[in-house]
Amino acid sequence: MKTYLITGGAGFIGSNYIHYLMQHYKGEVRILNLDTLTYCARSENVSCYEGNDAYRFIKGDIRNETLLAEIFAKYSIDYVVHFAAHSHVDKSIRSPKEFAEVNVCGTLCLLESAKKAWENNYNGKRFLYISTDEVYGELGETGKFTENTPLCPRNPYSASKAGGDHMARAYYETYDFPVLVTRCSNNYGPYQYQEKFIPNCILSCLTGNPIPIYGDGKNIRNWLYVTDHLSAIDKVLAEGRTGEVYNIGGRKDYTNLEVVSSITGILREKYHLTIPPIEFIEDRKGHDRRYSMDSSKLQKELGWKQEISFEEGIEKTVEWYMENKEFLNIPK
Ligand code: NAD
Ligand code: TDX
Repeated sequence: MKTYLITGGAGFIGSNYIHYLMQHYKGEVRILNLDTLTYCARSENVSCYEGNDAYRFIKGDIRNETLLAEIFAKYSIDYVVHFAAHSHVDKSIRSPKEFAEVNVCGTLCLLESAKKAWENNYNGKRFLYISTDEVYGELGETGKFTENTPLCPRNPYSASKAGGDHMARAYYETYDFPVLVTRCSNNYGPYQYQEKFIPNCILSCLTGNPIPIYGDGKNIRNWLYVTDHLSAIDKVLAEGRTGEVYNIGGRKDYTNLEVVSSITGILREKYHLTIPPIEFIEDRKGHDRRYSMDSSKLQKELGWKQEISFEEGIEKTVEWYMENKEFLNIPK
């Protein structure tokens, strides 16, 4: 039986991770979900586990050191999987300070609390920091990010995630604290809040509003269906080498216009929706042009592979939102 402290487990990736663990390790895991429930979180995402002895929701902030000390004292925690963060680039451009406070200082509080609680007896303990490909900055027309690419974040969100990433690795180097870091590309799938590109595009199509595209729509992202991210996390937590960083990404990259075209194609053909026009709007400040991931370390060392192609994943995602329109605040 392993006890997981999952931070941010009411958000998009965190709630999918809790479902993943409950499905794959039923009876073998105990989950503590620490989440402060910001605007993009939904406790309903995981409320089906309320009353289950293997699950406990704790409403609280990762910066609350007293609460963290209580949690570590009360439960014998084996793994910390740290998702909690402010996660939206556009919001970080408007309010950078809260991103630094949560993503850097919050990560530091969590690292320090875990270090104190585990009292230098790190046997069997692991702390996984969920980082992002955005910490590398942007690519030119060729090449991919590897784990050795220098960090060069270009907006307050990615700078704050890079701060947390540096802090986590510093704890490994300085204190031998058992840290692992994963840097994943853009995720998509169920439970993603509507401020992000893919749900926002589906929402526009459902409400008939123009689909907003920043700049020329030719920015390139690497998209990974969320369960492929989770299976990678699972492998890294179980078998990854502490102190190491693992990139996680899909096989192919897509322009934003290609993503819109896939979504609208499904909505038109399968759901007979009339698709609103694309509206090219003012570009995001400091908009990274291209991301692309080299995940060969994870594949070779830990045998991970992407199971869900973009074509399959985007269809599943559109289907999920069509069946769960209330998640977008649209009545069924
Ligand atoms: P999200 O915004 O959907 O979820 C974040 C969760 O963290 C929310 O439930 C929120 O309430 C919680 N939270 C925020 N501040 C908190 C605090 N101070 N204390 C406790 N909880 C707090 O984000 P997401 O897309 O699920 O991303 C999760 C993690 O994965 C983030 O660290 C993000 O940087 C990283 N990541 C995301 C992607 C992606 O494409 N979404 C890709 C790579 C990495
Ligand atoms: O309305 C939009 N129109 C648009 O053209 C929105 C919301 C986005 N975009 C563009 C900006 C990006 O090029 O689409 C692309 C994807 O945008 P986001 O969904 O905001 O994601 P991104 O900025 O790439 O960051 C995401 O991936 C890495 C997550 O939000 C981060 O949390 C993660 O670390």
